[in-house]
Amino acid sequence: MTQKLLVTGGAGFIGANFIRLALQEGRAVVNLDALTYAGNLENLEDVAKHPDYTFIKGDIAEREVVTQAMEGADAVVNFAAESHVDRSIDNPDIFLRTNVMGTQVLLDEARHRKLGRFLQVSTDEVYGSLGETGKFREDSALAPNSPYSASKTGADLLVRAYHKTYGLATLTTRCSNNYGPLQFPEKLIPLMVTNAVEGKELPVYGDGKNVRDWIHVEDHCRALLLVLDKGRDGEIYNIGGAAEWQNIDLVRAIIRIVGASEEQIRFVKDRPGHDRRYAIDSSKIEDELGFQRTYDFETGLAQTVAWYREHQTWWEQVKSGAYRDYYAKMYGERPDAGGDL
Ligand code: NAD
Ligand code: TDX
Repeated sequence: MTQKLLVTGGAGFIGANFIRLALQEGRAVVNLDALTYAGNLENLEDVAKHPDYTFIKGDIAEREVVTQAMEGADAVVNFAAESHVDRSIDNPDIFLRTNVMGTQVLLDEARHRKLGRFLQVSTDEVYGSLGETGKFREDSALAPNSPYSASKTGADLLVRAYHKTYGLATLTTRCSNNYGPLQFPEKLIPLMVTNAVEGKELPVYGDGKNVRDWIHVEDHCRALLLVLDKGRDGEIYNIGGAAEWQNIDLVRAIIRIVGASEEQIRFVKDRPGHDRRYAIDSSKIEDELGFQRTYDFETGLAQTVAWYREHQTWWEQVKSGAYRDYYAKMYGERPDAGGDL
């Protein structure tokens, strides 16, 4: 029988890539998304009429719509979140509401239904920051440093508690920095690519020597499906890209691919509480579940730059906020209704 997934936050970057892959694999998907500034239904235009796909506009922190959306689901994959660290520094409240309270509502509904699988899509940021050496393992201490990562950690701990206390069949994945098509241009790679193309300044925080580990979004999504199918109840799985880059080297690589100028680089004030280095030990998911990445970073980065070049209208609209008009046109008449586009 077709597996029916409730995917939350599916109109965002990773969720939209995941839904496309899940449908390709023959799974049915209900996408529950509040369509915040980061949610864009154009990301799913090509699957909007797929017979196994349904969209419901709604907030994961609101019980009624969650109850409706979870009807008949075999599993939940929870992507819905406020996801940008800088925004969390500016305004933590909404991060607590969506990332913590929203996850609790989903968990509670899943527990009442005795749902088969609940996959929480988490982040390496829950482990805090590394020095020059070492890697995060699943048993590394939790030490979040931003309101965003603290809220994701809070959600992870609730997931743990619902497994231990109520026996809910939970899974938690903690992934490193994603890149690829459809990423909102507030994040480092799409911001630098689009600014480089537009001839704008490239704002690098601090000394530019902070290190991130990059994974292609498709590899992350494949890992999530693997965990959903084969992961052990109550377990945590780290997912890394094995591609550690200092921000400044990455910005220079983007400049080279785009053909922009290093004079566009501007070192700006550092992010408060800026984590110095992330690195992931992925041996558990590789050894236990047989996970293998398909992208090497240089190839993936070049393809991603090409994607942004080919989709300039998409990101220009996103950057200008004009895509909101699209939503108003599509959903203005029936803001809370689901169904086909
Ligand atoms: P995104 O910001 O692109 O998308 C988030 C989506 O969630 C949007 O479609 C938004 O409309 C929706 N949303 C927000 N609040 C909601 C609410 N209250 N109810 C329903 N929907 C809501 O984020 P992303 O980069 O795709 O990240 C998805 C998930 O993966 C997040 O949980 C994030 O913490 C996690 N993650 C992201 C990365 C990364 O590098 N981007 C790495 C590891 C983990
Ligand atoms: O303008 C910038 N200049 C800059 O130097 C921006 C936006 C970022 N940076 C730096 C900060 C980080 O060291 O680049 C690095 C990456 O920044 P982000 O793209 O904001 O990602 P990060 O803070 O690492 O968090 C991301 O990865 C983990 C996602 O946004 C999270 O959702 C995910 O959990």
